[in-house]
Amino acid sequence: MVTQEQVEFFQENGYLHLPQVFDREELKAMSDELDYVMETFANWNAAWKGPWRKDYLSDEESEKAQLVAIHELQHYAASWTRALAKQEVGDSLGALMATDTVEIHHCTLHAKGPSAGAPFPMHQDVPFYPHSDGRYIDGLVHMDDANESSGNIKFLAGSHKLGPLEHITGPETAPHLPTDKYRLQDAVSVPAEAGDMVLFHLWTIHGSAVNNSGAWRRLVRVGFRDPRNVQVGGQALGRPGLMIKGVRPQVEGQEVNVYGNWGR
Ligand SMILES: O=C(O)CCC(=O)C(=O)O
Repeated sequence: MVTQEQVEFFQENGYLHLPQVFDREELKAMSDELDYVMETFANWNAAWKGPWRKDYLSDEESEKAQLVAIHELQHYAASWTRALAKQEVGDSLGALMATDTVEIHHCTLHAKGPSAGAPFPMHQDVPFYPHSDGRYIDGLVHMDDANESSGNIKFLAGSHKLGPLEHITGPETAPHLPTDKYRLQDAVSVPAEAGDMVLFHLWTIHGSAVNNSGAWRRLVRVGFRDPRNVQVGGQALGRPGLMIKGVRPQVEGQEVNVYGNWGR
């Protein structure tokens, strides 16, 4: 469980580092099964593209930039189902969102390849899955140690207080913020070890640099929400998720039908 001090840190800064959420045994099963899922099912060409790349990558790096991605690991591997349902995780997220009920919205692998792992421009996650309010936290489950050379996550501390911002969007680019105004160099670096989780608010501005190390930097982002926070667009819209704390409250306009969708 998180402490009151950690809750206050999160409220002030919009992110929180939770060391060693998963023990060695859990991590080994998650890591081995993740490797299998990556080899067998994942998209190996998932690096984000767009004009922002010229500020983050040389031409040569841009050519090689690699990201392996896949959604919903719990549909592929039992170790991940157990990891997502871990009670301490549900309780910690409940405390941070001040709620008695927590739902998993999505789960997405970001694996940066060795020596050419693709960077992420500064952005909020809200354009990818907009919700009606702020009761939403993303958690990065670290499968490898992540540091400056392997492209660890970085945050603009306190930026969640700005609320949802307009992003640069378009068919040729991933949503991102203007690179001159929101700079990776100004962000707080949060290195983490395998087994750690790094949490951040849906509105916290974040990004990460190239993986220049010779090793993989694998992490899995898990979206947690208070189910009362109604989604209004984007990834996994209309799909109820796994409840990991409490019971689903009835939300007006969101009656779950027998097919498991929101009234569709
Ligand atoms: O994997 C990373 O380094 C960045 C993750 C990220 O930007 C995100 O999950 O929205």
